[in-house]
Amino acid sequence: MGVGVLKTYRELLPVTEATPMITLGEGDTPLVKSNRLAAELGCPELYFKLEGCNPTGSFKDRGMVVAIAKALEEGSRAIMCASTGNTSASAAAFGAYSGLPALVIIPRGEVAMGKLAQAMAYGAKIIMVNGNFDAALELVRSFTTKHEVTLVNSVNPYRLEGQKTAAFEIVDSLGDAPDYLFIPVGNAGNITAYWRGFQEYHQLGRSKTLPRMMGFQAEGAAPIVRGEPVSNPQTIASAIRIGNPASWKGALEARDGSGGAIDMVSDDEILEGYRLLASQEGIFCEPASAASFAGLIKLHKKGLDLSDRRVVCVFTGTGLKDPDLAVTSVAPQTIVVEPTLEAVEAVALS
Ligand code: AN7
Repeated sequence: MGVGVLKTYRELLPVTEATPMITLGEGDTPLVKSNRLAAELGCPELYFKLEGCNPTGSFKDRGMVVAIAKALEEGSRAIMCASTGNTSASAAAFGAYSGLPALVIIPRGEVAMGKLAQAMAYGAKIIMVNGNFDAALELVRSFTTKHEVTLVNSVNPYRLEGQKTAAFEIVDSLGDAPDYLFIPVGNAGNITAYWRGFQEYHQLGRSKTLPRMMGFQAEGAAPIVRGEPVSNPQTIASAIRIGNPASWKGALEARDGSGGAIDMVSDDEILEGYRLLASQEGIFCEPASAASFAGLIKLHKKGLDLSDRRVVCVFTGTGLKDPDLAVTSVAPQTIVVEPTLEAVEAVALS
C-alpha cells in the first residue's frame, strides 16, 4: 500500500529514532513471470523484476529515499548528483518532496528526454557539462567536498543500503533466491547492492541459497569486462554510458563471490532484447534495462542450460524514459485513414 522501503525493511536499514520515515511509494515492485519468451530460452522459471514501476520510473528511488532521509536527519540543506538521467530524476523528486534544493550535473546531449523532463518538472537546478558522466561525477565529488551539499550518487553509502531492498523483495516473493540474477551494470552500484541484499538475507536464514550474479555492460562502455576504464564510452543505452564505475570493486566482489560473470552485449543485442520484451511480453523497459535480458539471450545462445534453473532479470527503468528511441527503433506500424468505417475495415481486416 505504498508504505515504502524505509518502513518495510527498517530493521535491515540504517534507520534510527531520528530518521524521518519518508516515502514516495517506492519499492514493492512486481516480479512478473515470463509468459512467452521463457519457452524460447528453455527456461520454465523466468521472472522479470519491474523496477520501472517505482515512482520516478527507475530503481534509483529505493536508494534515494534512504539517502534523502539520512540527509534530512543530518540537517542537510541541499543535495547534488551527477547522472545519466535516472539518478537526477529521483534526486529531483525526493528533493521536491522534502524541500531540499537539488543540483544535478548531467552530460550535455546524453540524457534521454523523459529523464530530463522529470528533473525539470520537479524543479531541480540542471547543470549540463561538456563532458561525460564520469567527468560529471568527478565534479560532484569535488564540489561536495568543498561545499555543504550532500552528495547523493551511489558513492553515498545510504544509496546502496536502500537499493539492496530489491533483493529482499525477490527472495520474499520466490521464497528463496533465484539461481541466476541478470542485471545491467553502469556505475555498478546496483549489482553491488543486490549482492549485499542477497547475502544479508542468506545470513539471516531467509534464503537457503545465493544467486549467481550476472552483470551486463554495453560493449562500447564495458570497463569492467575489459579490465580498464573506457575514456569515451559509447552506447545507445545512455543510462549505462559510463567508463569508470564508482563501484567497480563491488561488482567484482559480486561476480567472484557468487560464481557469476560480468559480460557485455552489443547495441544490436540490446535493441533486440528491448523489442522482444515489448512485443512478446508487454514489458516496455529502457534500453539499459534490456541489457540484462540481452545478456540472458547471449548466454542461452552460447549453451547455458536454463532448463531447471530459476532466473530473474532486473529491468531497472521504464521505456517511457526514452520515447524518441522507441519511436525511431521500431518498424512503423501506424496507418493514416479517413474517418470512415470502410477505411478502417480496409486496413484492420487486411
Ligand atoms: C535504467 O542515473 O548511473 O550499475 O546516473 O539508469 O547501479 O549504475 C543510472 C544507471 C541501469 C546502471 N539501468 O546501474 C544515473 C545512472 C538504468 C540506469 C543503470 C542505470 P548502476
